[in-house]
Amino acid sequence: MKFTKKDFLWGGATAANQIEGAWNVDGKTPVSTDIQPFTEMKDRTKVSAFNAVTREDVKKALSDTEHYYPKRYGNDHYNRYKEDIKLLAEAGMNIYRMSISWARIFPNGDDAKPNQKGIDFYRNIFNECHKHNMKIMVTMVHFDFPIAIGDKFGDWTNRKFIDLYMRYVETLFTEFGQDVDYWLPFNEMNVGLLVGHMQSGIYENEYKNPFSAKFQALHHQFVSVAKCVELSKKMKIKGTVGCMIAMITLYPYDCHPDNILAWYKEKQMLQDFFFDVLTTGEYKTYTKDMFKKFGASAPIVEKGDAEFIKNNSIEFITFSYYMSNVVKVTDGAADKTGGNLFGGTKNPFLEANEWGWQIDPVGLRYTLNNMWDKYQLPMLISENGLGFVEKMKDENDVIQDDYRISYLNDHFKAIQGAIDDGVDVFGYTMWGPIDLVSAGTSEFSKRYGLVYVDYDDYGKGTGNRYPKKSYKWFQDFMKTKELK
Ligand code: BGP
Repeated sequence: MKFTKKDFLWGGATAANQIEGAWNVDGKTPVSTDIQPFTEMKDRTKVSAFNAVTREDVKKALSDTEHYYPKRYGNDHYNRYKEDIKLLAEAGMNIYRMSISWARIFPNGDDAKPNQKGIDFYRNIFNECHKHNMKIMVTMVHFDFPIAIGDKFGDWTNRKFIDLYMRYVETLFTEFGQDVDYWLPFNEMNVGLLVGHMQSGIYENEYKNPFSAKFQALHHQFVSVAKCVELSKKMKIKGTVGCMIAMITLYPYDCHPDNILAWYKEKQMLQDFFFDVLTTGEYKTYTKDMFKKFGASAPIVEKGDAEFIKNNSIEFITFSYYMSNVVKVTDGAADKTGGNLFGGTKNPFLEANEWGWQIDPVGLRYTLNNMWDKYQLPMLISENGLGFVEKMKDENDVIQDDYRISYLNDHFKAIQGAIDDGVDVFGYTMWGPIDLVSAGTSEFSKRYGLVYVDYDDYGKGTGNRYPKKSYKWFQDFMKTKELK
């Protein structure tokens, strides 16, 4: 079959904290992900770098000389960005999603002036993209909360963060407003429910109920998203502002009413809540139950917030989609499986990778339909891909990643299916087109790339880039748009 949609955007997605390296170079200060060490793992479904951290943990990690912290070094993109962008362009990609590190622009949060070296670095990247005729999507915060900002101003439960963040946003809009086509204020906002520190700077042990803190932080981020929309219009920048969640596509385990009810409630919490607030400004009735579930208090919403969010609603929707999960609350044995946020019950109809992420292309078509019916906003799938352990034998070896080719093929078919259903999907950026450090486990061995990078979990290797079989497959697909 052929992928028929014209002007569709095809690209790759990365995040500063997983690729750049240069964690303390040219003025950049440490961020929350720089303190996540690599841990040897036997069962990959059970490891998570997303643990709650304390102030003490941060201090220790910053002076630790024993462990290796992969996100400090990424895949050396800071020094290799020209080669990387050329590889993406030569694969046929016409959009690049990347993130800017707040700590590279305002290393101390309240610096009198932005850090010129940081601005220059991103300007160079944008120039490369323009040279190759690639559009640009920028995530302004992708899991990398600046430690120095936290030390001075606390965390996102403090409403003052909206102003701090907007100063950063205004700087980016001023510097890059004519370069960037799409802006995402935050990566996967719903991850904020799972981990407090990584994106919101929350030390969970310092709160009586960490969930109350996380909901409060999220509320301030919702207001910030609306402020980004407002500012983008005021400043007449070229790009539009959307937002993103990690799509946890859920199914009830069976037609037992208890499973249906539990599935529905979990879906409200993990998916609906975020785009419902961002598009209407409202905390719908179900949120009461959601706060209750965590014993959390509802966030303090200032007068006018709801109206403001509604009037400055996001212009497009993006989400990451890797897998689907199953909800089961009834008694009886069922295997568990892993997942990027919360794991779930195993779906007997699906296969999974080594991390227990269940492969489900049809779920993508279902999800696109569901999101379109609910919000009627144009959509881009901002992450998708298959993590796999791969090892090149020698310099001339080409990784034969047929499993990745078939994963991509099937997901592209699902997108075409949704388009045929009438859904407005305008683009797709695959996760980690050049191997990078895993967000969830901090390992390098979980490779998503069309291009292999010669680093191991401890950063040993040349860092050289080698196209895999899937690189050629993608190149051909971009020319023919043929799918199997
Ligand atoms: C998303 C994140 C990315 C990313 C991806 C894959 O949740 O936005 O940063 O890495 O998932 O996850 P992982 O790296 O854990 O395989």
